[in-house]
Amino acid sequence: MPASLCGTWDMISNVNLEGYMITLGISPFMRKIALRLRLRKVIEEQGDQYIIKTTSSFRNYAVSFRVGQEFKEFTHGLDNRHVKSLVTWEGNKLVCEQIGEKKNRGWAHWIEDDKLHLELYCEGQVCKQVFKKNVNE
Ligand code: ECB
Repeated sequence: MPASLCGTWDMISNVNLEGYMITLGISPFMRKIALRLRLRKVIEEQGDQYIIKTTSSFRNYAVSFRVGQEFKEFTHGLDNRHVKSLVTWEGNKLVCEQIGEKKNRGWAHWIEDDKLHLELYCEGQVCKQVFKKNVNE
């Protein structure tokens, strides 16, 4: 049983968000804003459903899903694309495949050294983010 992803997590490192955003076609102006954000993840489990909220002072994004059940996702406020997403456990990693216009797109979350790790990938670019648990929230 993998360690729980649930909780409130604050970003402590962010590598190659720029490359990831370029592959998604995000404008230079929006990339500049996005790169300055201190992102937070709030992950909840309600029954067999996961809710992952990404929050910031600028914009929020939320997705909810059941593991193993394909769903339609609209990346509202990100690159605004429609994808078909499927989240599965691969060992200790919660892995999402996002099928759509962009090839090899998805993300993976896992816990390592009490930190929440995230890889966001798209067309050969990988953004790596690490989050520290916020015990006050
Ligand atoms: C949610 C605040 C980000 C707002 C940035 C605004 C414009 C930039 C447009 C696209 C940037 C792409 C990604 C930004 C980084 C993180 C957003 C959520 C990434 C994601 O898919 O998280 C997954 C895994 O935790 C759950 O949705």
